[in-house]
Amino acid sequence: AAGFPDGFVPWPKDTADHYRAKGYWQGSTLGSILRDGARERPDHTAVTDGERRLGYRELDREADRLRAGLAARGIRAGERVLVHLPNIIEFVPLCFALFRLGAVPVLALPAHRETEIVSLARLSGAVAYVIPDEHAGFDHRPLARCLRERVPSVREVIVVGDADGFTSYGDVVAAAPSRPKDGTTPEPDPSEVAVLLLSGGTTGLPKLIPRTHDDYHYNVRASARVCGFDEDTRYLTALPMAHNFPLACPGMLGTLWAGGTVVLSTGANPHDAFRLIESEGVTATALVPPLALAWLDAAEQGAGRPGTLKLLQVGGSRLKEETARRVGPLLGCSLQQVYGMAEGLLNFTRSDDPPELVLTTQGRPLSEGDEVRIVAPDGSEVPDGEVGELQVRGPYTIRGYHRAEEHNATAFTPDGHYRTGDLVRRLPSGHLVVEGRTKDVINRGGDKIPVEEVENHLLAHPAIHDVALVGLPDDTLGERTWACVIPGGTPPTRRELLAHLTARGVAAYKHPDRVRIMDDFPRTGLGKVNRRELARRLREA
Ligand code: J2J
Repeated sequence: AAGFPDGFVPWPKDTADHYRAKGYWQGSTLGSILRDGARERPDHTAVTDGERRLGYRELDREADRLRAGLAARGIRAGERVLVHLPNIIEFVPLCFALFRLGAVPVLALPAHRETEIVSLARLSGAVAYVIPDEHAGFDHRPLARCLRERVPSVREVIVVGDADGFTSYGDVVAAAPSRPKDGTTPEPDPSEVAVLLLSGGTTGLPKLIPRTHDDYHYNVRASARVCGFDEDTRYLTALPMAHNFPLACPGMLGTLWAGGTVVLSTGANPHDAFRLIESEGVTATALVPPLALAWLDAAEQGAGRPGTLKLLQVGGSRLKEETARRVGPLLGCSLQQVYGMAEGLLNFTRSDDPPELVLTTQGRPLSEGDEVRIVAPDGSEVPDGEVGELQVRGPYTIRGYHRAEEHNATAFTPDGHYRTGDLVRRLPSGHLVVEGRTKDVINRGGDKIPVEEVENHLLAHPAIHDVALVGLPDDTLGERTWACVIPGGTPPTRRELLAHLTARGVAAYKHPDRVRIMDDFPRTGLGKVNRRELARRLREA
């Protein structure tokens, strides 16, 4: 449709009109989220890492200066900027600067390496790449050099820290006039794409998820309301903010919308997190199940209690009931299960739900506007209590991936429902229980591993004739990855395969946990690898 960048699939016009009439879409931009706080409580801390602190007014001004600095460096509305930052303060003003400029952040995970970064830059046509100098022992600047060589659209690299020949973040902020004249910078159109999120949910090559100002603002607002966020909320970002959950569900953006304080952490080990919770008076945070388990074990072993914590959100992969039951007694806070996806739909358990539902379900849809149906393989809806694939459309669920026409034809139904690939069951109360999935993705404790992509990297190893990656149940991670290898010559060791994947620049969370050498794979009638049978044999061996 006119006015949309190429590759964006808009909602049908009557649907969009309906979402506006219902008040889901209010014509607000994400860049405006800070403005109320800056006006009403200018000195209240908006974001801190425990050492540095930015008040609302400071953050608002830094975002404006950065916007002007980015514009001065030639970055324009509609262009994409690949953001590859851990949870450091600069992440926050940078997001707001891009939102206000109308340039679109593409959010890469800190764990991503050359393979993922190159493919995200290509797919988005990014013009700039923003990195820390070093983080967690990894120097990002050689990666930036490599990216510039491999993806010519990237014309600018901005470094937080020692720029080493690139542009420094500090210089971009400093170069801008400190008070841009009002009225000179138009706000972006709220119906346009504000951010591109990485999909964990799809098969094959990575996909980007276009979220508009209108839909994501609603996502943020409605999440913050359901979680009761307000000015007194102090939210700890324990997961990487590039992920939808800690970014916007309610996450960093929801906390700022509510006028609270975002406390940044670059890691989530219980020792450091408990200290930060204590010193900053953190009231809410979000974790994936393996981290929740690590916090519970630490609390049980006497590492103390995160005393001020009131709300622990857990999502990203299935939380075991047995783990859920330990949260209240050991951490002294309420549990909220969250079943979400960067494509849109969010399900939350509510604070007034019966405890059994909070412990045993993954919540119910956030919005009255969410149209959820659970279908059998033939497309017919199944009755409550029966397992089927969840399909959804609604005011904050996308209608198509970014520039993925072919994939969109199968990832969405003709009437615009997103096929989640999740197998779920609905209770009479409307709460959902996630029972499995149909898609070729392994969910390793919330990290989504695209099976085909990793197999292709492994196939490039000279000692591998054929390979199948399967997920096996694991007490801590939910699933762990096994690479089943038919060798071509001397069987490779796991160590050799990890070195191979590292050399190819594949993020570490995609590296197989175990390697099993085999003579052949069980196959289906059509000659495809029978993964279910393969997993069964591995479990029994
Ligand atoms: C089982 N599977 C779950 C859960 C997600 C909040 C929370 C999570 C995500 C997320 C998110 C699950 N139990 N509680 O974006 O805002 C699996 C499903 C889903 C896929 C989406 C948020 N919560 N999952 O995990 O885009 O398979 O988003 O389709 O990374 O994770 O992955 P992702």
